[in-house]
Amino acid sequence: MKNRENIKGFTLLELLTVISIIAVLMGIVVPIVSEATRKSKVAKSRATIAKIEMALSAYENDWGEFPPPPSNTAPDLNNNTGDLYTFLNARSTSGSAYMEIRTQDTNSNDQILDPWGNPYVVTVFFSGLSMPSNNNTTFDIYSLGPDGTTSTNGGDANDINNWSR
Ligand SMILES: [Ca+2]
Repeated sequence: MKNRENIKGFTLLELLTVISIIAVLMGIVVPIVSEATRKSKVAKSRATIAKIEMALSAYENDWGEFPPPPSNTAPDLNNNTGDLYTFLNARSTSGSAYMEIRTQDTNSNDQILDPWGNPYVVTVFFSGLSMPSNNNTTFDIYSLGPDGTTSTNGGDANDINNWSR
């Protein structure tokens, strides 16, 4: 009986030790993994912004102007990238798309989504209709970043854009 209690007590101590070790390891590993994931998403977001930039430049090179803003929105609010998707995905003098956009990277409105699932905000210069506030003669592109919020209340601190890098 005494022997059995000893074995049981030792096993419980072992179990507690293992649980403690796992808890400590989780405390170290989880923040490292989540930080790595965040960095990876930021990098992916930057890469997509660069792709959109290249596609818009190629489009402008072919057609002499950037894709026009959606017809039913206010002049300087062409941040609905639905039409942009159509232009970048379908219209090219070479026959190929300016940008290969996978459907899983878009929402039901054909807006291109960032790694956090929010649409990139794209404002493209279009004579007489649209002028980006940062890159006046080309295009402003940004992701709302990990917090998914706009520039209100300091939410722009983690935005990823093409004018402040
Ligand atoms: Ca943000």
